[in-house]
Amino acid sequence: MLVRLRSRPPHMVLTIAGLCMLIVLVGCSSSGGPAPTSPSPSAPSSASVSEERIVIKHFRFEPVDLAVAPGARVSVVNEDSAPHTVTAKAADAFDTGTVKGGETATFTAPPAAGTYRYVCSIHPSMTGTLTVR
Ligand SMILES: [Cu+2]
Repeated sequence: MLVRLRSRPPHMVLTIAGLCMLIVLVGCSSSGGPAPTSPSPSAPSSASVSEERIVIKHFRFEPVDLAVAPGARVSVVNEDSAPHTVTAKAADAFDTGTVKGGETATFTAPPAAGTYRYVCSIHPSMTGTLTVR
């Protein structure tokens, strides 16, 4: 008698099963819905800006004279074990700060066209030129 009272009626079980099906279906349709969105919201307008790169190797900048577009993002890859910087001689033009050995930094090229000489502030004999045009 007690067991019969506790057991659920058959229509109740069917309702629960149907509810589970509904949850699965809703879950499937909602996960497929908002999928095709922009993959990188952190870079909205960087596609039009060219990516340039200076490699530091054996205490030398490569290339020693790099021409970039105004406002270009320039990556500085330090392949030495020693730390280096890319520091413009013109105040505030650009400066990576210290880039540790094996690390990469980026800076933004000046918006104004011109020739910008730069040095490694740690090793002043290391010099290079960034041409903006
Ligand atoms: Cu250096």
